Amino acid sequence: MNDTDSLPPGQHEIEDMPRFGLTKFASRFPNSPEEIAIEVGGDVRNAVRLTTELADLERVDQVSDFHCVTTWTKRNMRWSGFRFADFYKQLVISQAQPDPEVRCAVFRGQDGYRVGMQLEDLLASNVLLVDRLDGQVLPVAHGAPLRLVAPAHYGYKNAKHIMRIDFLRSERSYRPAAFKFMDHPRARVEFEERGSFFPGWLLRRLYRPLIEPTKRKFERALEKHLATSKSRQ
Ligand SMILES: Nc1nc2c(c(=O)[nH]1)N[C@H]1C(S)=C(S)[C@@H](COP(=O)(O)O)O[C@H]1N2
Ligand SMILES: [Mo]
Repeated sequence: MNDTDSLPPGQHEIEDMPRFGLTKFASRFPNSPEEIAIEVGGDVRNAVRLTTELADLERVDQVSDFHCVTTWTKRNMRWSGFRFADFYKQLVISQAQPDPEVRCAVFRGQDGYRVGMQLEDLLASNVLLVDRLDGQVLPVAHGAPLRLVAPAHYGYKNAKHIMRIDFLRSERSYRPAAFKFMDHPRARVEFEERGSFFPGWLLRRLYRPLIEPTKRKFERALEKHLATSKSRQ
């Protein structure tokens, strides 16, 4: 069962799914965690805002492993949402009319996070826009109201709190939220594409000591956020 040999290179399994990310986003939370709304822009003919249209897409349930670039893996996450390919083909193409030369998409979160992915990678059938986890509404900790789940790519490509997607002909015009060396245009787990300039085995060693302090930072920030948002009600 929990056979470490079957984990991707450099990964180890953990028991809980932590709230995680770049520490500069630990204390930033979505303003509208309950309302799904995606601004679609970039190299498109019409900039559009998609909301309830998503509910018309086929709902897909998926069990998949989640791999953070810092080397932790949480197995068997139970997500539910919509295939990115359906979203793109049924809503984006018809309504926004992207340039046929579009190659990548840049995601923006309500917390200010920013990350780009190749369109080709996004069209894989296991890439979902997710609004449910374990049969419940997606919690703020894991990306409410809507997040990307792309199991073949490191966690940092799985944008949370999505509010905007820009489809672009070239990714040169976008700056990732992280340092350049921490971003890889594809970030495939299978090939240990953890980042740019440095090999995966070196980044493993740099990142591993950051796991525990990052987990604690994100956990404390969430506790504080939940306490203050409750006292406001
Ligand atoms: N909006 C947003 N999305 C994000 C991040 C973030 O800080 N903000 N962190 C990324 C990283 S590095 C990881 S590992 C996963 C963590 O997802 P989780 O909090 O559900 O475990 O979210 C990714 N997507
Ligand atoms: Mo991550």
